[in-house]
Amino acid sequence: MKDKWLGSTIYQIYPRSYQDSDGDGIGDLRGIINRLDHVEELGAEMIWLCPVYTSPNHDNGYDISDYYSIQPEFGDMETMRLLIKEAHRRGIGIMMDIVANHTSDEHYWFESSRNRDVFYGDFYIWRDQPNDTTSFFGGPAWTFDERRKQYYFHSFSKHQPDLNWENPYVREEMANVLKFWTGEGVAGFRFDVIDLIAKDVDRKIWLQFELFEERLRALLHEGIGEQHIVTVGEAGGLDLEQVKRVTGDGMLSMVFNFETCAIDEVAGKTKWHLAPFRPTELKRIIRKWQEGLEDEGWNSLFWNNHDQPRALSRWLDSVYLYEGATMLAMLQFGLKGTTYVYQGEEFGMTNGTFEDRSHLRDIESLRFLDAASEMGFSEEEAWKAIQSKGRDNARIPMRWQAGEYAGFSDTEPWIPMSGQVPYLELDQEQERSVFRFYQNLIALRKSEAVFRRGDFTLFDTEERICAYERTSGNETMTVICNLSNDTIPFSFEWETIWVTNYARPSHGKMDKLAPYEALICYNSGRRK
Ligand code: ISL
Repeated sequence: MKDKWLGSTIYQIYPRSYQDSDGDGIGDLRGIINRLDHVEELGAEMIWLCPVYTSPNHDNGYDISDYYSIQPEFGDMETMRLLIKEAHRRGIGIMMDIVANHTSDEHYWFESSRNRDVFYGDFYIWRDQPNDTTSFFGGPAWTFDERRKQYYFHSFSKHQPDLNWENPYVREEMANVLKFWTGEGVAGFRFDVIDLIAKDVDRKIWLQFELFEERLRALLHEGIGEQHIVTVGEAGGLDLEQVKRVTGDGMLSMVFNFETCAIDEVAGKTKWHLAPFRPTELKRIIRKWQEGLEDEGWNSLFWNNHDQPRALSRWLDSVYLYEGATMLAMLQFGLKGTTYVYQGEEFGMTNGTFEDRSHLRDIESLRFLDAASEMGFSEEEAWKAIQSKGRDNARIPMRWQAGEYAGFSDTEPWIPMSGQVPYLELDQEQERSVFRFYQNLIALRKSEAVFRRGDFTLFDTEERICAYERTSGNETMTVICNLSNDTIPFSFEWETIWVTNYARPSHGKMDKLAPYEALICYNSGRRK
């Protein structure tokens, strides 16, 4: 991890839902350019842009048909270059989303492969007989192709055929994609499901770790070389020891793992099998990754993304929107790692509301709805699961201001506006502003070394409280969060308060924590 990035915050934009500039109800690149001041004001130093390449859009851009051109709904290459330039001018890098595991079935590589082209014939995974592997979106992972008269493998939808990473030309093509985009001046890459590039589909092995390391190393070496590019691998399949290995020298800056995202699921079942939020489980996972990557590797810290419904709605009581949103921010920002903010988090945005099929857009949710009764869900249970875990939740348009389309567009958006109005943000000048909270936290991480380097110690507290200390030299910072809507007895004294969501005095003490109360305090000298 390059030092420059230790204290930075990466802001994730889902372009379809960020800002429409041309009145078609779909967010676009020009819209993002128009909002760069917002990102700058927030203090983020990099924007992770979900895929903006040409795509038939079965999976909202994660089915790419051309890695070298821009989705016409979003703009064109010239606008993309302007975005890179305008962001750069504000000290903001652009991180591109690289989907290396699969393409769209409309990519010309796949078209050619279906025709058994001499060169592209072996670019995908073709077999005469499928096995019983199921895809991550449900249903078989193999689809028969009438033209080629064989089955092809797809980890996700049938419109997303997996590339054959055994083929050296596939590996070369992907390195070329990286070279092209670094040439365009991007500052980072997020690698979609990168841990799937070393699977053995015949033996049903998703990850052959040594082979994965080898392929990843080669990809980064060929595609990026010595350039200073921040890299994050989406790699939910890696355990702690494996994460350490792939975040070492010459490898990734960090990875995303999804353990916290599963704490409201029944273990061993699907994401649709809901379980109540368990604070103890959240604390266990935080501790595992903070202690585990203390000396080696680097954490990426996030609660939400475009696949994950908002933690604010999933885990907390919506009566306390402001307290909940700011508590989650403090819990995350006090930890060691690179912090991510998913668009709208800085406004305390909540999940969408979905009442019938016509409200849904996500391929995964629609598939689930079709299969739900077979999976043993009643209709009511299925809708409850969609409402809680469906990916459309985080994809509803940004609410920038009051009004019918909330400043996102001046026409009906591609996905209905819904969700609770983040009323606190409608006037950013008011005292309780989630935005200013994020701004402060982002600034503190840059200015205070203890955020970046301090060691982590979790306090032994009752389960609804998560409190930890970060120490560096003789500096100590303490983060205390009430994860519940209860008032809980808790005694603590502080010298200087850095951040608080309940207007505590700068120097003082407490004997109880209010609902979702959180504070970050600074004490020079270690605690006795
Ligand atoms: O969203 C999930 C479950 O609901 C995840 O399992 C998700 O499918 C997984 O993290 C991979 O996600 C990435 O690749 C997918 C794409 O649909 C996601 O949007 C992307 O983040 C396929 O490209």
